[in-house]
Amino acid sequence: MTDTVATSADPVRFPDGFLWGAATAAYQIEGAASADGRGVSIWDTFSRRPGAVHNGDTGDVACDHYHRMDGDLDLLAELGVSAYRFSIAWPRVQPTGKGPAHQPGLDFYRRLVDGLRARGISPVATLYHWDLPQPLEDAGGWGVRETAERFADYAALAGQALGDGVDMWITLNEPWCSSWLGYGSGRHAPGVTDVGRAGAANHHLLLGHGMALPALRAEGAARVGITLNLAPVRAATDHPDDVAAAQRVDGNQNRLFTEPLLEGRYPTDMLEHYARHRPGFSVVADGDLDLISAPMDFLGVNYYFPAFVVARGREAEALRAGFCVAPREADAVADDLGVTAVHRSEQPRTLMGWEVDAPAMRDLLTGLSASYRLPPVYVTENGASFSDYQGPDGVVHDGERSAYLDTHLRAVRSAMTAGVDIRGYFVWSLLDNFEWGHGYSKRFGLVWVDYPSGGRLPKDSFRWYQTVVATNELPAPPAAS
Ligand code: IFM
Repeated sequence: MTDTVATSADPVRFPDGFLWGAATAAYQIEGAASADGRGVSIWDTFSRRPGAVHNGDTGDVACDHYHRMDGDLDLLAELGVSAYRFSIAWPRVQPTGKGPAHQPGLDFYRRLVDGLRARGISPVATLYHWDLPQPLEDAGGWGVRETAERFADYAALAGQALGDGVDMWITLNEPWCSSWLGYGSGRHAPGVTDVGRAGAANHHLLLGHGMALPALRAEGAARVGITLNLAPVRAATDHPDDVAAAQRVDGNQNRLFTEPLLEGRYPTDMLEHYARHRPGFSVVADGDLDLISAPMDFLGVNYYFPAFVVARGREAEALRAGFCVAPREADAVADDLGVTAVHRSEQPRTLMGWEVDAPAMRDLLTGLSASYRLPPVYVTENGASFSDYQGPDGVVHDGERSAYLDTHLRAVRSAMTAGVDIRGYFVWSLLDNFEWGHGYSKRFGLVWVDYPSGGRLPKDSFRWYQTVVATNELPAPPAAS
């Protein structure tokens, strides 16, 4: 069963042609926030709100990738990956979120795409990794339909300018975060706490994807898909209230995205749940779901950890069942769902507090494939933050990260053996970077970034992944350091 495969010490081979990649996102690495006419995004605004981001950090400078792009592309070449997933900052291409393309912004991404191709690396571009132009937020953000229309215009401009160089287009990254963290719990930009607007944002994001798909294809885009952050959701006990709570969280986190995209309908239980919130899903118009469910060329899946929940009020039972319960934080989305997130007390966790559970990744992938007719799947993000440090020898010995990647790649391979059509895997992330509300306090990179100087230092995990990519094989698992 899953555990034996995921933790086996045997070398594991991947099929020829499996796409090995690394991923980043614009706001998290680029910096140069006002260079060359870039407009203001919701993350520029939100990160300046007192208390919104750890330490008051912002993406103003980040990894300064905007000025260090060539060196970063050389690192990718040294890593040996066949693909690089980056995101395009909408406010560089349309500083106000509408109107003609801003040439200096496009020029930057042209150089990026050409630089990748020159190094034999396939460009995979995400159009929206959370940096909505602020003027569009001021006009209603993802709570209004017009934003979906503007997104399709932007997609067409990007497709026109870069379509001949980009091999795969990802319309949205993790629309759950944009809608439910951005407009529901308020933990992400724009920091709104309104469940009704979160529901509307959920729909308008998917509609934006549905409208962008034909816009990109009209510009000759090669392959187009979307990236979802999905998680297996489990009840901490088999009490019916906890089982029902897990069902609601699964609906919110997973099914509100997979069902419209892959089956052309929203899940009835969730429509009923959100019916009392306005505008919520009352914004769905005739024909929207046809657009949203148009066939995609691939599905991107980001996996980090499984979720465990109990019904609100049953925390003591969770403790008795061997779980720990985080101190209660106000969260409009969890409050509304009537759930409390819990963690298995014995399970290892990353610095983010996320449980490390590779077999759950296999379960997620095989479960998806059993439930839906899937297009080819790419794991577009997977990775972990640990307490990295530069040792006295000047090296970052992050054996925990290599071990994490190893077990999760074994889970991916195992899901492939079980019949899931998985074509590639992207490590999150190439570089340490701005981890949203956590600022620079959490490092996910294969490459250490020395923020004061901007210096780059490949970690041990970089060398480990380099070997995996070069041999198309996982060696015997490294010992955690
Ligand atoms: O850093 C993020 C990324 O932007 C989206 N997916 C999850 C990563 C780790 O939290």
